[in-house]
Amino acid sequence: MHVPSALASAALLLLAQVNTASATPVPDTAATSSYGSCSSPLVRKEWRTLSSKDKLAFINALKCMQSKPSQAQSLWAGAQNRYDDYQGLHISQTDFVHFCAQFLPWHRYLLYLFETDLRSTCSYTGTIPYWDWTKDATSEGAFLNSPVFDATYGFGGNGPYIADISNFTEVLATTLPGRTGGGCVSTGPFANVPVNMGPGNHTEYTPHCLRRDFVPSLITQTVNSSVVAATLQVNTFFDLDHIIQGLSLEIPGMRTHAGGHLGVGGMVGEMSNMYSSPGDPLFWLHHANLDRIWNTWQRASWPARKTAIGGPDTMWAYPYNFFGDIPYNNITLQTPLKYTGVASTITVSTTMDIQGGPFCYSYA
Ligand SMILES: [Cu+2]
Repeated sequence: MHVPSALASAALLLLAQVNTASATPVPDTAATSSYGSCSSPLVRKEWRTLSSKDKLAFINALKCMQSKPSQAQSLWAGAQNRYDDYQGLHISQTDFVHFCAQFLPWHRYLLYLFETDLRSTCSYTGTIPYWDWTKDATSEGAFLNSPVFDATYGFGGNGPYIADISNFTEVLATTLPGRTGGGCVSTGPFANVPVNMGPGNHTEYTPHCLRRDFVPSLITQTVNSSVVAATLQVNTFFDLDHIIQGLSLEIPGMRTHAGGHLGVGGMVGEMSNMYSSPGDPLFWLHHANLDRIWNTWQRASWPARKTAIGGPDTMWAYPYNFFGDIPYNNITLQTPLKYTGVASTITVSTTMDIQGGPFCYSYA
């Protein structure tokens, strides 16, 4: 019987949050020097620490990907360019890698593939930056002024407010009070760049504007430093995966993953769509920060957590049984992760060390 244990585990997480809100996370950089097994790791940096030149280099690399031919249009008819291939890949794999335990491993390798492609296809010499939202979650005003939304050295801001969203075809199932946008992003380097697939679970050619629908109150609640500190305090991968992906689909159960997506995407923005969210370039910065949190958690008890894995292999299975109990198996290091259309299948074991196997990067 799963319900009582789910409640117990949620209660434990809440307790952990109360007791450890002031705990200082283990600094990732302190551990870096002691675990390097690859030489000269690429360093992923927080967006606001990049120079203006480096910010523009990343933005231009994204635009370069949008100018290169798709290599997977036979799979995803809507893919018009190389950037779209990654949106198509995400859409096609969504049901196998969200609200199940493949979530962190699958996205770690996705970011690696995308970063590698930025470098090889577009001569980009940097890395995927991360967005440490805790720095912007201190107040609603801080969020609105985040450097990631800068019109020149960022990704543009909110869409104009649309009060009535009843005629939208893709609307978040959860009502988010305090949503403030919904219109097309009109500032920044992606203001007039169409999103070619979605919104939602299809890969036909459906060009549409990039929408955002900021929910500042959700950001301050779900991606603040106390939530991150509580996340880092859990003892098992099962609990880490659970707390990052969220304890329920309602606001009180939302944590970092949902908070970053829905705080930006609201009820009708691309970032809120679990299928087509890579249509918003902020997807990459958000997921890099989640990957960083997983790595920080791993390094706090390394090497034991190099092999720490577990949780359901099936979407919406326990502890994500928001729609009832469904059958599942626990994932293992041998569980396959598929990137059909972009790269070969790997196993979870390949993703466990950001300085081992194919990976050689760190977080500053
Ligand atoms: Cu995803």
